[in-house]
Amino acid sequence: MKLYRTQTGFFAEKDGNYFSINATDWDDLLASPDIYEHVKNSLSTRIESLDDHQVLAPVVSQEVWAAGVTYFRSRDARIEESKDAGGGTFYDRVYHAERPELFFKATGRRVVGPGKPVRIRTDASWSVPEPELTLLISSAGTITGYTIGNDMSSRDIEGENPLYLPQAKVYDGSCALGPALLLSPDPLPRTTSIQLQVSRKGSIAFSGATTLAELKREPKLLAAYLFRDNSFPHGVFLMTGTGIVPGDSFTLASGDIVRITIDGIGTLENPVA
Ligand code: DO4
Ligand code: MG
Repeated sequence: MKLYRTQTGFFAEKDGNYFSINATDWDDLLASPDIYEHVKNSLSTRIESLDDHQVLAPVVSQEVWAAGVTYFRSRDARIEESKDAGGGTFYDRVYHAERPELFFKATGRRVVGPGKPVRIRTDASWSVPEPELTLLISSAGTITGYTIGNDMSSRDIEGENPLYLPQAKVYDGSCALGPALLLSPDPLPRTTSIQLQVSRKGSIAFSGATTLAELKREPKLLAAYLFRDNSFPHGVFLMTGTGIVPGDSFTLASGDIVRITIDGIGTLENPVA
């Protein structure tokens, strides 16, 4: 079952049919460890279809956090981009360490929904989208759903010095989430594919794909680390890291269209402002 937050209310898609939901508080819904049951019991009027243009980012008061260097490809790319800053070992060490890299990514205000522009920093010269499976975690710390995330990143800034990571990662329009929340307590199959396509002036400027089999860390363990000494009364989103990094000559440009598809969840598409 999928859940959508829209300009006119909340809707669910179940077995190919769309229903409005008898619920008024998004934060209460997302906090609940029983969100699947809540939504199932709140299905109301059946509607013909959902207007894509009305779909909003599935976030209100939730914080968005992110895991990093969870795929070998990300480890490789970070080592390369930070080599002049002495980045030779720390990305490799975090890739192998028991404690994952977790960082604060965005407040709801900085997140854009489907169709809305993501931004590249005005003081960055090398920017990429990072397509990431994103977990919905209840206030009790249980994974209750999944969505698609874009962890927009300024590679020149994080490569210059790892202490600049928050500036490379957190700024207005630096994160996109949506369109749907796939509600399920079950892990997604390891064969689940994640695809990224960047279009520029009608042509494909970059495309790549990976699968969850390449994700080095269990989503459950990432969630458990996030909840160590941290509480999230409205629930929280956790991006699980990127396994797709374009080659070093690629940088995003204004007008590009970023399209991220994850099996079973859908496609998140955003223009670059
Ligand atoms: O350590 C830098 C950021 C890593 C990241 O965002 C990722 O691997 O997805
Ligand atoms: Mg990332």
